[in-house]
Amino acid sequence: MTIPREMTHPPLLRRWTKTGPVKPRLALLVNPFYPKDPNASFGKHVLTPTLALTSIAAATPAHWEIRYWDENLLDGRPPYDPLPAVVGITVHLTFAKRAYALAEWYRRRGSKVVLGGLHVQSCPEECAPHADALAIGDGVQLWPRILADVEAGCLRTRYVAGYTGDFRDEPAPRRSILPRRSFLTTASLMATRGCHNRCGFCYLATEGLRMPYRMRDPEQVAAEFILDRQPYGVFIDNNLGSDREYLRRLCRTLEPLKKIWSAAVTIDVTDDPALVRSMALAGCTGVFVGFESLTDANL
Ligand code: B12
Ligand code: SF4
Repeated sequence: MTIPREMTHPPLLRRWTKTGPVKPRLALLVNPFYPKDPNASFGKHVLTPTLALTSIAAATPAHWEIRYWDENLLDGRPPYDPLPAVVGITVHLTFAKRAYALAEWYRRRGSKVVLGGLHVQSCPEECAPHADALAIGDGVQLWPRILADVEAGCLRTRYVAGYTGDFRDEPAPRRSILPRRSFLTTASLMATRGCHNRCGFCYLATEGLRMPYRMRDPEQVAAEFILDRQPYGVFIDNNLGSDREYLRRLCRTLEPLKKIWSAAVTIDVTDDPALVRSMALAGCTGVFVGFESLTDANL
């Protein structure tokens, strides 16, 4: 199979492109390009969007204008006219190099670049030279502080927040900024954070990462699902079945919506057949279950 180049290579960032002046109080949020591999997660990028940027968008003060660009939708490079005062980029290991290239391009032209996300949390020293500021940890708490400091002309190089606040108090992700037609569903949902297990290979077991188990009220989750007007939702929780009593309550709340959804759980939910039945009645059409290899040689 021949793979089109735009699936494997990021769009060009031309060095000599001229831009206008920086537009104050305009923030651009970018999900950088990563190569699409036909033997791995091919096509997954259009299944459902990450909640990183919609969560930050929801925490943006009303007097700031927000634009969103996901390079993986293959509509070209992120916009630069007008030139945003702030460019917020989410960084994972798999697209860190692209994030740094984008950061350099915007910084040269006068935008302030803020990097956040899992890779920034894991490797802040590597990320620091590429950013005006790093957001280490929960961006929902940090983003309004960062924008206020940009306005006041006193941006610091590093902002740190834990995941200790009440998940219920966080605003719902602002899904209205997403291009709806580009995804199978824009209803990425997150009901819980953290997990009660501590598998050694999982990022949630990383030393120093304190991610207490936290839940949104099932009614809040249902309200978000209804508001997004999609028939199918994807729970992006690391383990939706981590607290079985919570999952039971969530299922009771979702059942009357007559929607369908999928989620990641651990195989031990099947120890509780009544719970599996509640999930099916509530519209669960499939689950993702990860299996660790049983032999060291395979690992
Ligand atoms: C949706 C999703 C996807 C989507 C979209 C990913 C994308 N980059 O667009 C798809 C399906 C394409 C995907 C694919 C893959 N994924 Co994925 N994915 C997720 C998932 C389920 C949800 C992400 C999310 O929305 N999280 C919720 C948001 C709110 O959390 P967050 O991203 O951490 O953001 C917060 C902070 O980090 C910070 N922040 C983040 N960005 C920014 C930016 C700024 C400016 C600021 C201020 C703050 C900030 O603020 C946010 C709010 O607190 C996570 C698991 C999870 N529950 O997080 C896995 C996860 C990220 N994926 C993972 C993996 C391994 C993959 C794949 C490699 C799988 C594979 N083998 O194919 C591919 C790789 C794709 C790629 N090359 O990047 C791992 C990463 C592990 C690691 N330590 O790196 C995770 C953590 C799952 C896991 N438990 O292992 N994935
Ligand atoms: S059950 Fe899943 S989410 Fe929980 S620690 Fe293990 S791998 Fe991570």
